[in-house]
Amino acid sequence: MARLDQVITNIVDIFMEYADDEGKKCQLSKAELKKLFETEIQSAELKDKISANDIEEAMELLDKNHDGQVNFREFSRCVCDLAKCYYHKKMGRGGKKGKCRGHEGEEEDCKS
Ligand SMILES: [Ca+2]
Ligand SMILES: [Ca+2]
Repeated sequence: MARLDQVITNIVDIFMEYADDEGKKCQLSKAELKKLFETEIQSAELKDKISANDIEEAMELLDKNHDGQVNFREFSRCVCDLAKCYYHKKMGRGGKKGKCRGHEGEEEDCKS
């Protein structure tokens, strides 16, 4: 399978696998979300962005419609935000010094 195929199917499969664990089948509860982050995110850089210890905060950030659950739309947005954070980090490190200055703004990007 091509890499982007893998990424897309993985995002869907991971969501479905963990959301199916308890309660509503198409929603991630706080416990499911915690387990997902703990298991499926290993890179320190990304763990940094969403800490499983601070699941309350992560949940609040992700749960855009405030129903106490993370649906697929909310989850995919989170993955997308993580990708953007990683991208900015990579670009910042390798890129021009002046361009990295706005990294406080990057934080906002990740949380919005
Ligand atoms: Ca569930
Ligand atoms: Ca929600």
